[in-house]
Amino acid sequence: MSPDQENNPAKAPLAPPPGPGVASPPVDEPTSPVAPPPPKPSQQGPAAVTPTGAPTGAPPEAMAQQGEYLTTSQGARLRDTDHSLRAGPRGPVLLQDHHLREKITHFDHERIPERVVHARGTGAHGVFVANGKASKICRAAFLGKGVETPVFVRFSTVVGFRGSSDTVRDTRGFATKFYTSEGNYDLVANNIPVFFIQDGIKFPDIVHAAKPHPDTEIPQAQSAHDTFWDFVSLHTEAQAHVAWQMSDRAIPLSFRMMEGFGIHTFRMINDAGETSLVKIHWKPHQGVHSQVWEETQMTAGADPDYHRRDLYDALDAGAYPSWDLGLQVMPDSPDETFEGIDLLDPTKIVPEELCPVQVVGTMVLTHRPTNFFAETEQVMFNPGHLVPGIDVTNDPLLQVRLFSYIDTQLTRLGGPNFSQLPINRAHCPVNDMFRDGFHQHAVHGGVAPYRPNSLDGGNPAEADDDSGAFIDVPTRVEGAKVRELSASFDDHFSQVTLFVRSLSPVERQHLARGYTFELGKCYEESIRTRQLQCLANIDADLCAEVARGLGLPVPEPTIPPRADVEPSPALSQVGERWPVIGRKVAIVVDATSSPADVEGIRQAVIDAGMVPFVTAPSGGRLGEVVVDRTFLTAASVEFDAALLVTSPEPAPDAVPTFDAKAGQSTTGLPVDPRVVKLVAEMFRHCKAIGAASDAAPVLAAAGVPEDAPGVVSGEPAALVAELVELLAGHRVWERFPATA
Ligand code: HDE
Repeated sequence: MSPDQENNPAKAPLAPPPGPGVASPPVDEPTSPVAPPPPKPSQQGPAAVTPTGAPTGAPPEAMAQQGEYLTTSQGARLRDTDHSLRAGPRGPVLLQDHHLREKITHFDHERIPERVVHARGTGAHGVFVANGKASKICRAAFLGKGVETPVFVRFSTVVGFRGSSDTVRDTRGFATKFYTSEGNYDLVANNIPVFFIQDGIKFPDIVHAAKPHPDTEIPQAQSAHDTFWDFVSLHTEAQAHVAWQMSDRAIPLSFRMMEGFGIHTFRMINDAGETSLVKIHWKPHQGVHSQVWEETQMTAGADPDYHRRDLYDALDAGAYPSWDLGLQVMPDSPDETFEGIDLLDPTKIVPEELCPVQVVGTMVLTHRPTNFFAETEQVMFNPGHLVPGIDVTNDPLLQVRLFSYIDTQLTRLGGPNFSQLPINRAHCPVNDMFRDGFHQHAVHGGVAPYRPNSLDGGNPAEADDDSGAFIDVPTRVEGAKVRELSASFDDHFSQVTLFVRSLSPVERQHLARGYTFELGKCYEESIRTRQLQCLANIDADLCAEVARGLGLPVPEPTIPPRADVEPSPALSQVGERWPVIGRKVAIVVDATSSPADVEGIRQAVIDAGMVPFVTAPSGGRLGEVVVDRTFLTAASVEFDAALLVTSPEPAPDAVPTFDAKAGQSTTGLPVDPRVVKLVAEMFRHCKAIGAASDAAPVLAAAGVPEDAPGVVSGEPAALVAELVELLAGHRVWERFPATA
């Protein structure tokens, strides 16, 4: 009997079964079981209640796994889950093995359909704190001064399957569930402020066009293919979104560094019943940053989970990402326009210069989900999850979304009771009189789930203004029943011109390359030519550059050029200075490096709010410093900047045993080619490089001039300060144009 069994009689071996055959020796548990961790408070919904408000007695944590012993789903303790019940050790498996059948049946059904769009997502919990400035125009309780509201955010790509890569060129979803005291409010936003289509009836068309080809299921998570460009070049209202998608916005560096846009105009109502038309924004405190195109492709290979990992690394490092929630507030005029812009057209923005974004609160993400499936996969968002004070408008895209999001869950989450899943449960009392259906978790009391009733004491009561009822604004509706949009939706190009002209030269260069790359992947020349025709209507220079790259003639515009379009500087990502919190710095060391210097630099990087990654020829420790990456596992695309703490001569306190066999480099060469590659790539991608000691041989081997912009050298402490300066501008833009 093993010591474990002695201490735990429940694990004592059984007597051998009667009959022929030898019982297998009992297998010890690899680890001693302990009680499972309880769900976090943020995971627990309110206790289920009866229609009259009485608790059912089931605590929220009853949903989680409990107890020390392995059991069946019915709670019977099991003595062996490693062997099926067989007619002798060499015989067939018995149909009566109820544990085997239950285990395999559950496994067979573990996968649920992935989302038809936004399948690949990453979630995080956090909190939103309002500053109260919205209360003038919106009576929602969660926007009241100082009110703290728990949130769950799911970031996503749109087109790729659930297992696709994070860093593809695509729009990103940015959906936030606010668990407010007045019910859940979902802000189901994107990182691009305009959409492909103006009327939701066309959503299946754009999605079919963007998804892989039906015959080959190629390409995965890409818009660089014929069906996508066929649709968007024929369907010119898509051109606004396409321009954003070909820009750096569609290749974000991190979820933490994306803006979010509610796209549609919403109607907000204050305590006095006054209404405003509002566009909703998320503004990241980390800045708005993108990868360069070559980085996205390298990352997709080196780390397909790059964005997911980046978010979780930052949360684990305590570099909590945060965003301001901002509103553009416009008068609720009868024609629902502002400065000539139709506020119901989801392919149009309101430039921030015309209507500034006013900050009404801040969201901080603080921790990752405990369980991916239970939370990130089972969460469901719906633009119709509104709270009193926020109402919809007649935007024809939004109106269709109001139908689609509940409908899709019936298949994806297998029935109508998805609101009872822990991640979806409201954190305020719910008394909806909904009953039964697949996967009903609540044990409802009472006999009268209808209104009016006398048998359940007339409960539940209907609310009014004083008791916080939802407000449907009585907007006027009139007109003939038609299948058409108003004429103001017909301008498909002027705002695309505005976007292109608002970009800095380097961003325009990236934009032209984005178009040229994607159209270069189209087989049909007629599609490329048709898209060039659209570009001719947007911007002559952009069209000429893309045409040159494709080797096709430059078409004449079919509409008069718009000389009057004013750029909106707020649309450019370049030029601003940003805090460097959470930026990632590779500290490259080898056997020559001084452990004291390395520790000093590491600490200085942390003190500046950045995340250090000590990168060394092999794993283990350099003195007391733990190695985070080896030259084998590190990839340049992981880092925003590099600090080289290597030199031709060993430092006086260099650790002779650290990688001593190979000297400075595990390859046996004086300068490790993997470091050379890392430095060369970071230089090409216009990242800051600091040399804390005489790293001249590495820089020379990487082809990096020591006096190039963004390449700095000196004492460790001063170097970190210089890196902070360089990273505040994100990249060393002077080094562009580059091949990346
Ligand atoms: Fe969505 N969208 N959408 N969408 N959308 C979905 O809902 C749909 C649109 C957005 O992390 C689906 O539960 C239609 C605009 C995000 O779970 C689906 C139309 C915007 C997410 C759906 C739109 C979005 C979705 C897929 C046009 C930006 C991910 C699974 C009428 C404002 C939410 C699901 C998450 C998800 C339909 C247009 C953002 C099928 C019909 C515009 C962030 O219901």
